[in-house]
Amino acid sequence: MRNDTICAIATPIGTGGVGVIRISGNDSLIIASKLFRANSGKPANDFAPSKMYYGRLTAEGFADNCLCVYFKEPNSFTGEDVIEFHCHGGVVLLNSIIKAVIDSGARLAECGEFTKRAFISGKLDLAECEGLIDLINAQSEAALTAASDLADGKLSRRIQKLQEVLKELLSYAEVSIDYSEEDIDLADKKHFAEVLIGINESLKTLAKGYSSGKHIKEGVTVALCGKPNVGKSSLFNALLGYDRAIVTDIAGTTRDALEGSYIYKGVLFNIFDTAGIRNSSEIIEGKGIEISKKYIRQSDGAVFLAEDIKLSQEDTEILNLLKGKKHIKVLSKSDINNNKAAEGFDLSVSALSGKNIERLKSMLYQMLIGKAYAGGLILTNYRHYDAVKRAAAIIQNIIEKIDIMYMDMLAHNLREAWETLGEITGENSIESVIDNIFSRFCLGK
Ligand SMILES: Nc1nc2c(ncn2[C@@H]2O[C@H](COP(=O)(O)OP(=O)(O)O)[C@@H](O)[C@H]2O)c(=O)[nH]1
Ligand SMILES: [Mg+2]
Repeated sequence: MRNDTICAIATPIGTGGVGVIRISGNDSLIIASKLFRANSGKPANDFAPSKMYYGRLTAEGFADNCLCVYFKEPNSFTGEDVIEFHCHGGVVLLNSIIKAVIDSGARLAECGEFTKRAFISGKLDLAECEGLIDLINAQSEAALTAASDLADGKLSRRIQKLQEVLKELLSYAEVSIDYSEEDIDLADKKHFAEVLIGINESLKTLAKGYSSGKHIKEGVTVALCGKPNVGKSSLFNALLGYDRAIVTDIAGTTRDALEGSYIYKGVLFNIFDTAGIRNSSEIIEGKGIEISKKYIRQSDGAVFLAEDIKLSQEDTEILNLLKGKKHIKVLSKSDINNNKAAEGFDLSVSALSGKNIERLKSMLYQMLIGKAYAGGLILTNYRHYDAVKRAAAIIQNIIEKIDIMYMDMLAHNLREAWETLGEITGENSIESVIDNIFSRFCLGK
C-alpha cells in the first residue's frame, strides 16, 4: 500500500485567509490535473516543479481561485510527488475540496503519515521526525529551541559520531576473530577500553541532561504547600503576575488545587496552589487536603511556605511529605515578618511587596532546570534517553570485563551497543515503535 496517494488538510480546522491541502504519492499530479487549471491555461501535468501557479480549482457545485504547487520526487517533504493547494480557509470549503481529491483517487492520510513517508524515503531520520513533533507542540521558547535542534539533526549527528567509533572497534574485533590464531593482545584491549570509556563519558553526559531536558520540553510542575493562611494563594498570584486565586484571611479558603503558569527563561512553569494542609474534620476541606497531597506527590518540585521561623507540628508534618522531593523552604510575609535572618529557610518573600519573588523564580529554575541547559545539546525525549542508558550499560559491561572477554563476545557486545544507539535515528527500529511515534502527529503533517 506504500505507493497509494494520501491527502489531508494541512492547516488547522477553522476559518482563515488561507487553507492548505496536501497530496502525496504517485497520483498527485493526475489528481491535480483533474481538479485544477492554471489561469495561463497550463494543465497541472505540465507544471514546472516547485513553482506556484495561480488558477481555479473546480469541484462539484463550487470552485475556488487558489494556488497550486508541484514538488517533484525526490525533492519534496515526503520524497514522493507532492501537490499543495493553497485555497481559501473555510471549513466547509476545505472539506469539500478534500472530498473531491478523494473522489479523484487519493485516500485520507493517517496522523503523521506524511512525515512517516519522509522517514521511509530517508528524508528525515527518526529523531529528526520527533524533533518536528516537538517543534509543532512546543509550549515555550526553550522547548522550541530544543525541538529545533532535534529536528535539525544535532542529536542524530552526535549519536552517529559515537556509532562510527564503535563501528571501527567492531571491525577491528571482527578482523581479529577471522585472522588471528592467538587472541588479541592486551595492549589492544587497553586501547579498546580507553576508547569505550570516552564514549561512555559522552553518553553519561547526555543521559544526565535528560531530567532538565524533559522539563524544558514538557514544562515543570511546582506545588505550593503549607498550612492554611501562610500566604500560598498570595504567592501563587505574585508568581503568575495576576490575581488568579482568591485570597482571604479566612483559613481554608482554597479548597481545590488551582493551576496557573508563567514562563521563566523560556521554560514553562506550571504552579499548583493547593489547599492548606491541617487536621480538619470539615468534609470539603478534608477532600481538598487529600488533593493537595496528591499534587505534592506528583509535582516535579515544591515550595514549602511558613509564616513563622518556629515550625509547628503541622509545619513539620508537611515538610515530612516533601522528603525525597526537590523543594525550597520559604518564609512568607517578610514585610511584617522582618526577622533578622530567616534561619533554617532558603529564602524569605513577600507576596505583598513583591520582595524576592524574582529570586524565588530563579531558585526554582536552578533547582529544576539547573546548569544542564546552557543552550547545548540536551535529551528531551524518553525514547532517546532510554536508548542512551541501555547503550551505556552495555559499554560499561564491556569495559569492566574486557580483560576476560573473548573476541567474539566483545564483537557481539559492540554490535549490540551500536544497534541500541541506532534506535535513536531509527536505523533499526521496529515497526510498532515507528507507528507509535507517528501517531502522535496531527493530521496533515
Ligand atoms: N502582609 C502580608 N500579608 C500577606 C502576605 N501574603 C499573604 N498575606 C495575607 O495572609 C492572609 C492569607 O493569605 P492567602 O494567600 O489566602 O493564604 P493561603 O491560605 O496560604 O492561600 C491574607 O489575609 C493575605 O492578605 C504578604 O506577603 N504580606
Ligand atoms: Mg489559599
